Amino acid sequence: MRVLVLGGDGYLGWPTALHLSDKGHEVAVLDNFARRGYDAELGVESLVPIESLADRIATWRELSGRTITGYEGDLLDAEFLFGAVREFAPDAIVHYAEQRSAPYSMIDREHAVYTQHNNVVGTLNLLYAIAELDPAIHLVKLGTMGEYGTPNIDIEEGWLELEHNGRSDRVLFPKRPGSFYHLTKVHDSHNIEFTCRAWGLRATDLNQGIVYGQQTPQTALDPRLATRFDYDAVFGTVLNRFVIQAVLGQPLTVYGKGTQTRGLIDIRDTVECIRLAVEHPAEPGEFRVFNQMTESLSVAGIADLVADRFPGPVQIEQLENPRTEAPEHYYNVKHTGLVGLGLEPHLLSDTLIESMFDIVGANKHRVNPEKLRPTVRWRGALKA
Ligand code: USQ
Repeated sequence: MRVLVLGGDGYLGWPTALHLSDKGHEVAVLDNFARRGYDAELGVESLVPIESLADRIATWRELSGRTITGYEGDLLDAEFLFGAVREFAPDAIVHYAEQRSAPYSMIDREHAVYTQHNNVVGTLNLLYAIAELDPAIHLVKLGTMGEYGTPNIDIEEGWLELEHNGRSDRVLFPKRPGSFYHLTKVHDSHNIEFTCRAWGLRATDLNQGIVYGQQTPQTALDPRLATRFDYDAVFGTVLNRFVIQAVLGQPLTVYGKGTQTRGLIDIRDTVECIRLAVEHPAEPGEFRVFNQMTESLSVAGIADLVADRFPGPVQIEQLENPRTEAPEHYYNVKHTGLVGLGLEPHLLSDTLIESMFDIVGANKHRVNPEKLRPTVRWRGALKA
């Protein structure tokens, strides 16, 4: 199949492009390099050095003999986007091209507005491009488990059968997200579902949990194929950060008591989920939702796991939670759709955590320890 990966220079977009290319698909990546720009803005760099997109593509060609086409541009530039979709003529478009950090979206008004405009309008342009150029294109959109929040009922895969006053209906599962970033994914889901209903588009919304890990079989082939690894308090995610903090001899920063529970997924499962979704498209008019996570863990549980595996002393520190989130809550998520398509999950293992210690150990001189502590406060956004 011909697959266009939007955000194909990012943490997950690049390994996804490699995985799909490795499986024999014709792949193009499109990126505006905003993610590299946030690094410059925040004064940090990926823990693991990463090559330019052009060098990554050249390396993959050298090692695999396969070509990945590159497009540089922005989804907000509709003329560019329409041009790329028209020229590449994909069967499927995988859409990662959004600002994906909750803390970044909560820095202040400007960052909230930027995030909402960038994510929601970019996706809206994409929906128009698909509808006008080729409505048969299957959109595979990265949503987030954070769209649901932590409701006091079981979390279904996107839809809920509801009975009310003696009548019943199938409705989108109610959303209660926890940041302006997570809200953009809710807004996207609504826009996408509407275009499936109104225009007959076909889409899969993948509500992904927190991703951990840094290597896939393809990125591990050569250091020039490495994907980024974020450790800072704005873009670094919880398990990756705890591993890095342990290796650096810094305390693991548990926000609050760490009783909040989240869905997690290994990066190798992320890329496989995308392949499964691409190769088993939604029907025309169908808005299909999968919960892309493989297990649930509490933040304190993650800290304990990392501390147990690390071959040395580890301090766990409970910080006052900079975010607004429920400390104790019910969390029971249905996630059988992707397994039904053939996903065989890699559950969090000692081996994986230990391999991450090695990756961090080799690069720890690149860390700026000042960027480890959280500075963005959910209520602080009001003061800016
Ligand atoms: N947390 C800590 N200590 C830290 C960092 C985080 O206790 O040093 C806690 C947070 O309070 C939160 C949980 O860990 O309860 C997860 O935080 P995170 O920064 O790892 O993840 P999150 O902000 O939810 O966002 C990440 C990705 C985002 C994706 C989301 C999936 O950045 O793109 O959508 O995970 S989910 O969490 O399922 O919404």
